[in-house]
Amino acid sequence: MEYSSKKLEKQWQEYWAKNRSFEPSEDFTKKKKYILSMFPFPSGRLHMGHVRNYTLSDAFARYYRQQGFNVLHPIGFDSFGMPAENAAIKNGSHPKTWTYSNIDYMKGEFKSLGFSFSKERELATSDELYTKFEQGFIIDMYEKGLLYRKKGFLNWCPSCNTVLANEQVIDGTCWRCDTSVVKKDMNQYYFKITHYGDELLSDLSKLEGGWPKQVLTMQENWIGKSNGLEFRFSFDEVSLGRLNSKFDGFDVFTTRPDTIYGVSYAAIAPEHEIVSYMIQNSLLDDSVREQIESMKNASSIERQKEKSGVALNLHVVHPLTKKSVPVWVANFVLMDYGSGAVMAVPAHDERDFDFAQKYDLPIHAVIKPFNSESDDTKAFTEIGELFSSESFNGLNSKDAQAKIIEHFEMLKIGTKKINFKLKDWGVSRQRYWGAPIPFVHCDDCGLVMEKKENLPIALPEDIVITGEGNPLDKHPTWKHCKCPTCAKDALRETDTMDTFVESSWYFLRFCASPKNWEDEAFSREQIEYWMSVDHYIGGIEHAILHLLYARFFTKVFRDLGYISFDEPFDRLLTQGMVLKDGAKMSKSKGNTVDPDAIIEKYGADTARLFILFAAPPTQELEWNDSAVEGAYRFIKRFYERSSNITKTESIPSIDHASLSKEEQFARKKVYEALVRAQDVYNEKYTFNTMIAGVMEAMNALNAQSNSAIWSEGYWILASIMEPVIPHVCSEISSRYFSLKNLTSQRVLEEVFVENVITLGVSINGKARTEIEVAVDASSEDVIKIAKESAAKWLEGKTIVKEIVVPKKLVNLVIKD
Ligand code: ANZ
Ligand code: ZN
Repeated sequence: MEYSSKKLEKQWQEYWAKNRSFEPSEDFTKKKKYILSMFPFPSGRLHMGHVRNYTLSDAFARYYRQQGFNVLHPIGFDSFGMPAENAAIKNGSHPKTWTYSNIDYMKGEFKSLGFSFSKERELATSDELYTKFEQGFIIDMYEKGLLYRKKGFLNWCPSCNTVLANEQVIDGTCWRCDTSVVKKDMNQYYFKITHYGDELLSDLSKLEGGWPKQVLTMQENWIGKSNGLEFRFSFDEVSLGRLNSKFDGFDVFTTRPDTIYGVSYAAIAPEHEIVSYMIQNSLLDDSVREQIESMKNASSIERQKEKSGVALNLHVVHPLTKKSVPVWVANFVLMDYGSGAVMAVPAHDERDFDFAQKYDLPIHAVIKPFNSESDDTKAFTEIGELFSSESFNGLNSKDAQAKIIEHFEMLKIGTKKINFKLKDWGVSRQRYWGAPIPFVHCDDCGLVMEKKENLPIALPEDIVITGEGNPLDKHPTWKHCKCPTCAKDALRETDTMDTFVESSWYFLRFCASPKNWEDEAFSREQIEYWMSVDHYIGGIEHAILHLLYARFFTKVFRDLGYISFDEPFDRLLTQGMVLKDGAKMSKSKGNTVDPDAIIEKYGADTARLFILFAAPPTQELEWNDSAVEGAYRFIKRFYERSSNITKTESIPSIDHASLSKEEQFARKKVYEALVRAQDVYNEKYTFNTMIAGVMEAMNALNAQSNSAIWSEGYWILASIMEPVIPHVCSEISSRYFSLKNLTSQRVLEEVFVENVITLGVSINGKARTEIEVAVDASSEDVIKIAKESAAKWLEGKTIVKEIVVPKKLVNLVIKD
């Protein structure tokens, strides 16, 4: 019985394909598990991170199938996106050809890794059918007011004449031609995710326990809910005059109203309307204007790094003290948060402090630590006790915040305000390889939705991709269409969707039955049965955007009446990175290990075993060639030793008591491994300890010759290991057990029961010796054995009392 991974793995892969082994049943009375791994972008080949991800989900799927669940374990490809266009620019391949040939190759890799994915539900998000349903949802969302169009700032390369995604801007320059990128004000489509800000935040509590804490915290920070005060700074007379009374002042938002008496300047964003007005009306010197323009064009990262600003020669009035406060433009004030303007308190805010030092602005401390004096060499940003704050002196920050907000509300000069960091989701992209946004621009009717019966609005295939401009816009005919409302000549929208839109609902699409795959995106009955996803497995890099967007879509679909639950993913497992030589495996570092080469040399089972054994799933996994070799040797031995088994159709029954101590020990090890296996899939994810348990059991079995014990041992171990190394286990299982052991296994408690126990023997309360007795020995027998074993202390003495504490000790009380 020579182990040949190649032959054996291929055979089983063919068997599974032929038998449709991994297609879920459509009997919705069965208990179900929906196991989902984050689908890949079809970059060309799987990398080890993918292999880890899918090995994990596959183990879950196979385990639950064994437990009798109806399991949905689907896979697809997140196949729209920039890399397909980049490949087109680089080597002239058509994005579609490039994408689908990569998909074909990667499907082959899935198969050769033995992943138990449903074949019949495979999809690629660039499929026209997928686009059709997505465009339908976009129209629904527009009708609900959840999609709108407005001007927004985009990265623009003036030389390529194109909008750049954030990741195409490298150190402020275009990734293709190194030209400095500028910000351009253009019409964009937005999803109103902010409408769900509060719910996205409060529903995080429903995910506690099921999601990693870290991810919940990241989502919470991203949504960023803050409570504070909004009030208006009014201009003084001189400033009003300079502004031709066009503005009477501006609003600011603060989370620290307790610091109001420490305000020493006001700062507004370079994009603020007052600044734009002053530029347009030549109210600023050229040098000031230039400084403001360069602030606007800087990337947001640059803007956070080095603080800079310029005074506007305007003044506002402090709302309480009525003192004059200068107005500055500052690069750290962002237009899209709060009201795009702040009251600056250098004594109590780091950024304001640095800025004040740089521009020599006054610093007024008004909060001090509770039990010490204030230190004005740095910003004191904690809460403390108020001073120099008129009637609020002596209050602590928390009370003062409430009281000062109240005071503003009473004077009707400000209000309590809640702000979110979360912004509406800009979804339009000016590129080809994406789902077209199904709108039409008509001179008479304005922005018009496409009719649902005209969907999908598919991409044209005859396209020239150069990297300059939007290829759809430059296509000679595609955008010319008729208005769906008035039938006049109109122009099709040439923007396409952000690819995060496709991944926001693919898990719902997988619930659709292949039977009506073409007719609808999914049916209510299918969704209600399969959702929520029981285990979602993927990378931590998706902790924020993808998971937030998927949660958003779920709530939108609920409000559109398509589904009736609030959250899509019950449990989330974020896998750790795969490293080699201490660094993340990546092409640029040149430290990748090609999964295909590992399969070629050792087989898929070895790759899978190594991955699950080398580290707990949530931790980093360091690639280790000799551990891969070790995994291979284990599998080979596991397979070759199976020749000791006798074929059986059911688990042999064994009289445990009649076995030798070593045989009993071997059985105990087997069942211990089984107990560990049951821990793995609920929450502990301790594959490594489970596998170690199997290895220990194998060692214990090796010394035995009793074939019933071997058969029982393999019956159980092959079933435990099938989720991990499915090919070799299926082979053993079919050869000796007719595949009947691949079901849930019962733990036999009797093997853990010790039939001999050790008792302590003490004399007059002092421990003297130990005895071994049968568990069910009578007290008389126990005392008899104790007396024999303690004979030397009893010589010439009289026993006055005999005490037996069951299963613990015997105490003999003696006197001379
Ligand atoms: C005065 C102040 C004093 C502030 C102090 C902080 C500390 P959150 O909501 O927690 O992020 N801020 C408000 N709008 C801003 C904008 N558009 N761009 C940049 N900064 C802005 O923080 C809100 C605080 O961030 C606000 O409270 C404001 O500064 C600043 F000792 O107001 B604070
Ligand atoms: Zn029209």
